[in-house]
Amino acid sequence: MKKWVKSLAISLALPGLLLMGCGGGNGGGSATTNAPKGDAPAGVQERKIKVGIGLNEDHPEGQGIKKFKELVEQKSGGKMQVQNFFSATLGDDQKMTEALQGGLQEVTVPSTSPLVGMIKEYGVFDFPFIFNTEQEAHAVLDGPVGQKLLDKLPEHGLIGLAYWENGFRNLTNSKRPVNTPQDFQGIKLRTMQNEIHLEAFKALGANPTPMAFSEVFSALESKTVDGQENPLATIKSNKYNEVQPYLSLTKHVYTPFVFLVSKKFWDGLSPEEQKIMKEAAVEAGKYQREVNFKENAKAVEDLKAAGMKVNEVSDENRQKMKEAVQPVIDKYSKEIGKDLVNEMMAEIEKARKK
Ligand code: TK8
Repeated sequence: MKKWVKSLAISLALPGLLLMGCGGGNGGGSATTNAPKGDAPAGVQERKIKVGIGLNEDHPEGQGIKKFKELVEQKSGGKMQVQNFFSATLGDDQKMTEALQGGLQEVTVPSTSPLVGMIKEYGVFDFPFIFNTEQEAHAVLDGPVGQKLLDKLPEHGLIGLAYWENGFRNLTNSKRPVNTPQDFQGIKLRTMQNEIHLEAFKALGANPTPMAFSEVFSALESKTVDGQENPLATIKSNKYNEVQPYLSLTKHVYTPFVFLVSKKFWDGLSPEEQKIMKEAAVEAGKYQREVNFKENAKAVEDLKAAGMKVNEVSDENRQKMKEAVQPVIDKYSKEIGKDLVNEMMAEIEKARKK
């Protein structure tokens, strides 16, 4: 049995999986229902917290920030009010991260990939084909390597409270099914603004273009690019099936989300308020990982039903793709630092043996 199928079976059997309809529209805007003001714990005052993400309200990440809102308002007796903004209403990952650094927005939950221009060590999560399962990725993120990377954020005006899950990325395009490295030849591929992704897809023979997430659908529709790559829940939520006939289950990179808070805002909070934010971000993150895993598991059938031609990639062909990108991994392992890379690989091996 393929490793990812096994891990899927294990996780879906997990007791206490929260049943959650991923309802809600695809629009932006904010969730306006605020919890009633109750008895606030000592040390908590009136706060307004703007949370912005690039994904839609119906995406598991949208469900995650709604859970965050519910928990913060509950724990603060309604004194700390959260206003959620979806679908890049406040801008894309990089713009919202800059807004946090400037103190203009309180929270965003971007992919780690666009952070690499600021903190190159986050690039370890952009190495293709290093994780086989979500459990391996969680072991690295929730262990010493993940913490070392969070510790690099404050010098950039950011506080990282938790890792949420974007997930394993798969390729969609309008040209052909992609099974082998040769099949990437000449595909104009949108990538995140991240040099490791750019170089890896060039090594595979594609023609990569970095682009902000909110521009992807129109670029695919206008054929400015032939393809993009994202986890299945995102492909489904953003309706890429409407403009992309082919879905290839490459599982080429696992991307984390990181829950970021503006340091300007954070430093003004009391210890009690910081505790509420931290607990809510971690608890909502556990919930979001579960919802994301379930949504990704069912998305393949949904996308097939929506008309996408889906192909699996054999282990042999994934190995050939991995060999094609190995020089890129070697180059960036040196740039990032072999010690951190070796520590991460050791964590993965440890998780693989469990
Ligand atoms: C959403 C992005 C998205 C990422 C991308 O804000 O840019 O393709 O995978 O999830 O962070």
